[in-house]
Amino acid sequence: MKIFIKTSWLKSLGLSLLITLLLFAAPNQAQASVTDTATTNSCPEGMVFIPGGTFKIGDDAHYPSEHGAEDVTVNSFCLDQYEVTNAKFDKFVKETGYITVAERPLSKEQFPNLSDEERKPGSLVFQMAEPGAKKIGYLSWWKWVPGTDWRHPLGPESNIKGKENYPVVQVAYEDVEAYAQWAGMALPTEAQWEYAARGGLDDATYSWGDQYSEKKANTWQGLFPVHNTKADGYQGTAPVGSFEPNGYGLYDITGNVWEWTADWYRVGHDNKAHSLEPTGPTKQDSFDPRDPQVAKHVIKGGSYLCAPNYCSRYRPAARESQSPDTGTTHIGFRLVKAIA
Ligand SMILES: [Ca+2]
Ligand SMILES: [Ca+2]
Repeated sequence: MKIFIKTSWLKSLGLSLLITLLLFAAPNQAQASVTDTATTNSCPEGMVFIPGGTFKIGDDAHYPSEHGAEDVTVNSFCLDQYEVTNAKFDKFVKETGYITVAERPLSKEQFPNLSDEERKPGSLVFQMAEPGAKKIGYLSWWKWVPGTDWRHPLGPESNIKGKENYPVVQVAYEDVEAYAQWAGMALPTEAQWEYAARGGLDDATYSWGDQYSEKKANTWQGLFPVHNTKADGYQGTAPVGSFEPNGYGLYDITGNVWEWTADWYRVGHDNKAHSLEPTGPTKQDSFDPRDPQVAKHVIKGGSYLCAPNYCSRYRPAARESQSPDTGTTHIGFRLVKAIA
């Protein structure tokens, strides 16, 4: 998969493969009753206790990818209070010697037709459109930049010095799985993530209520991808915890960086096999019409690149698809831990 995607990019540099949307979903006969006796004391430091319950996943009033809203039930669990930071990821790398996907070159055997330059390690970096640009191609704001990785998230000249408390980015799904295994935790399912993001306001449009506010999360104000007014104070990522938490005490569950989930992606919610602790479609059933050859994971929450005129996905129900081998400047993660 990594190979397919990277090859595609390199062939058509700048194309459109990775960021996508759409979906389906499926009806479930929610019926479970949750019997939880756990308390906040059940969670490790830095994690928040999320009391289980039944809620409506998805939103039939917004993008097709969210349609097929359905009652589902999740049991109680613990969830990271913040997005995983550069400092935490650095600790993982120092202890394990882990090398992320973006730091690995493509092999000459697998890619005999690529030049040495094209096989260099790298990743995707967001680049704002030139002022006055008359024509801006879809997804043309993503550039493949050799030398980009989690320590150099905006290209080889960038670094994370002084940004220990910022969310780690440029991490592929394989990378966050390795981190989760090291941490003894797991990636949240989409249902767990969305339920937690709602913060108890299960029917609200946003994690804080029904009115959009540029002060509630790190998103993009202005005309994407041309002009960012930074009305919320940040053009790029913000230190975790810079905005108010939601009702469960979760910071940046909306905006800042998108967050990987364990679920495979399809358009809509019509493909869930069960209503209690739904886990989404199988990898084989994953399908993104915009990039049908690649099985993708669901990412949630939107990012500092989500603007009202484009990708208004700073909502709990909103979702996007992402190729597992693809880290970018605006995708990070947080983890769950089961209640003992
Ligand atoms: Ca912002
Ligand atoms: Ca986030």
